[in-house]
Amino acid sequence: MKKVLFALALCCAFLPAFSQEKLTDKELVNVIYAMGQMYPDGFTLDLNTMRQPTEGLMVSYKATQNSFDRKSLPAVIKHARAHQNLVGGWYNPEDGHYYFDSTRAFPEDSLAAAVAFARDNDQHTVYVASKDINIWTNYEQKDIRIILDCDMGSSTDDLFALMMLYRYMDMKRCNLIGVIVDRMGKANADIVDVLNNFYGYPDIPIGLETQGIPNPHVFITYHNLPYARSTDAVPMFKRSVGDNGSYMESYKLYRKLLAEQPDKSVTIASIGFVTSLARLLESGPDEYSPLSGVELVRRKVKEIYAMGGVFGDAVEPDYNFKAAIDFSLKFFELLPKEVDIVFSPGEVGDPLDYRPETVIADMDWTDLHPIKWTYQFLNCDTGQKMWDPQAVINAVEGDDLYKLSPRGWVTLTPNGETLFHEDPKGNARYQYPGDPVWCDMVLKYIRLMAIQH
Ligand SMILES: [Ca+2]
Repeated sequence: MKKVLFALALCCAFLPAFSQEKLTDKELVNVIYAMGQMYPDGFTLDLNTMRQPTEGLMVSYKATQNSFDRKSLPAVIKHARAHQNLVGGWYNPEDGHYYFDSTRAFPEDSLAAAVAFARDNDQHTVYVASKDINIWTNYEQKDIRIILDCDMGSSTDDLFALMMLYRYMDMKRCNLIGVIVDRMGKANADIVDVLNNFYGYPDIPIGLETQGIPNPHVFITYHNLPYARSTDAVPMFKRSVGDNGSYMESYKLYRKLLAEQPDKSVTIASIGFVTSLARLLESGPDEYSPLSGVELVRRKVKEIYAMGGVFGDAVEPDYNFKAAIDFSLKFFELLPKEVDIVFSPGEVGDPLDYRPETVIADMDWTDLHPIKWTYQFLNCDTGQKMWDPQAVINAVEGDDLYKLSPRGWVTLTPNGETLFHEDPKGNARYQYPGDPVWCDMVLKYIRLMAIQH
């Protein structure tokens, strides 16, 4: 809003005697150039209204790329006049130039289309006007192959972490090659089956833990979600596996998926217990690979992003590791030292409070939504925060978005405490909590994913 007011004030100050319709292109050049001086962080101007749009996904056209400084503006304005009447600008501190572009706007629920258009036009970012944040486009086409390992069926942040991955898939920013459910119980895998179908990826394989920890605490009992029926008894959500289907043993699916992938190509996002990972590491050769589990992980896994750990001054047990402590100790013991691991402690997600009423409002575009169903029919106002998405976002966006600790080694005590020893050769780092601006940006990003359809 501040930006809009500034823009209007600026236009009025420059052009007291002209109505908006009477602006010549030469006058426009003066106005837009002045806006560039005022907004080093960038702006978008609608040439019809002479206002900055407050909504829309803004992408620059390639045709006006490398247009900088005042001399470039007539051509940019001409292109904008012939297209969407939008001009954007931003200052590049690296070369000292202020760049102007003709801009295309997409509706904010069309992120995948905007990102595709951006890539076609050689653009690295999409600007989200309502949220004042930039989205990366994966212009470099990084090959990110992810296995999500979750404890679906208790906290709701697992739902959002998986939602993020589907949306990243829509944007062609990663390839989700499998989902591991390390919380025992077929219903928990059925939840993933529902989500796979709802988000349009019915064939993503799902593995289910069968020898994990018995009866871990359930914070929110959404295990009935897969079997929800409408008032006339019709199942609400599509599934691929169905009531009579079964899931592959989780460590076996790990072995199958890893064996099929190129060396050092797989990223694991672990947002539940590490039971299935521990069983993978303990496994021996089988029909999928002649390698032991340790060798398979050493050979195929590039890095692990794990939600868990408590670092810094506080020394207290971590929930995810403590709840399955025997498996966790085994995981820390057997994880090859060559495999990088980035921990996401709870305090990183703590400030990201996606309130139940906001979740439901963001999903007002449909009545038939598995996450919305969970929030409508169960009490989710239990202090749930966006913890798990931090491991997933870090895994896809890379390390630039997060402030990470120096390298070191992490050991786990039998009490579930994570001890960090700094060492430049270490395989472990952990995320530091972000400042309020960063937290606000990341929560907006998650919310933007929730409105896509
Ligand atoms: Ca979790």
